[in-house]
Amino acid sequence: MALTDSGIRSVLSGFRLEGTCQGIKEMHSGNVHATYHLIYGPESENRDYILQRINTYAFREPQKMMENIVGITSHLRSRITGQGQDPRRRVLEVIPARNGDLLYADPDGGCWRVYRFIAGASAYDTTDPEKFYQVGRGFGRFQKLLIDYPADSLYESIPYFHNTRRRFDQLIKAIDEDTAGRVGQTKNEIDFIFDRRKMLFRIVDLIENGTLPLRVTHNDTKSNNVMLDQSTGEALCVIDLDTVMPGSVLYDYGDAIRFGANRAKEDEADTSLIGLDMDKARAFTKGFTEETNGFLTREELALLPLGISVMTGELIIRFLTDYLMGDPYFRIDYPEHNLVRARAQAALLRDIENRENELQQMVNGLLR
Ligand code: GN1
Ligand code: MG
Repeated sequence: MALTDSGIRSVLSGFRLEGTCQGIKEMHSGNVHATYHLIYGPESENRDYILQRINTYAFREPQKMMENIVGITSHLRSRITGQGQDPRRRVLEVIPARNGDLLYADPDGGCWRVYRFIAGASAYDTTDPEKFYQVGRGFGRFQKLLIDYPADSLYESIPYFHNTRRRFDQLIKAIDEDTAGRVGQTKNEIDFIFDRRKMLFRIVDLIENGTLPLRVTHNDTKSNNVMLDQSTGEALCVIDLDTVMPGSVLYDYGDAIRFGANRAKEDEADTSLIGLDMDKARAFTKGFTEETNGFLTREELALLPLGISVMTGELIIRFLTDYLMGDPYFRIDYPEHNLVRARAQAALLRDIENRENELQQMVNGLLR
């Protein structure tokens, strides 16, 4: 629910912000939190902020999530400073509340945080191959910089986030309960996902049997989660650190391609427009592996295409489950939105399946 300007201004008084707020713009790219750009000064002065109302249905323990973020950003800051680069443009900075807490609770129970805005940088829902290559470098570098971060110190902000077995069980429960009375409309999607059960569980199985290692991963690698420098085009800063947790590199790689190499929007209703753009897929793969090839195992590199299928399948499950439950999780713009999203992801997965050989060839070059 969007707040009025005056509601937001009263939230701002809970934070230690320098200067005077000259304008508030709601940003619409996230599907979970509500996000606002707070304008504080001329852009060249870099004094703006990002304010977010945290979705506490999705993130049950926001305090612990914020502690994760502070730990990760401190680590990144020291690495980036050590490399002689400017941490103000390359790492998120949490601005604490007036009382020193990482979050501010409004009188109605809303839970808020503030980041410093990164000036002269943009994040893109849609990219071209050159931009998407940079996004790949950004996420690859992120993983590289966190290679020595103590993964077991991270709190799991959303437990079992990419555990497709659990996600599948939740779908079955939603089908059985049919709380919103929508199961009848979704027979095709349910059949589609049931037919692909084995494939969907493969990453979880490969982690459990030790074939795939756990690393510190981002877990939400949409192209709009990397800020690119507006003047040089270079990847500057990875944002949205809410789900940084131990995971497989296949999650980060696969989700990035799922979102960023789709020819159409994630929620495109005209499924004939949906499909994988191989030039973009190759560009991302190049950027991502330029940064990570030195430490990824042969198994990880060979299995990268599996990450694309599994993440796309996972999103079908999640959108469908949310639709069947009456949309408690994702922000929707219209009543069928989650169903349209699930159908769009199913169309994408079909195309990915048709390109299995092409995708495998794309990574074979990395294995020599
Ligand atoms: C959510 O809010 P946003 O756009 O960062 C979701 C991702 C999904 C994505 C699908 C915490 O991300 O996992 O892939 O929507 N984030 C969370 O658009 O559930
Ligand atoms: Mg996110």
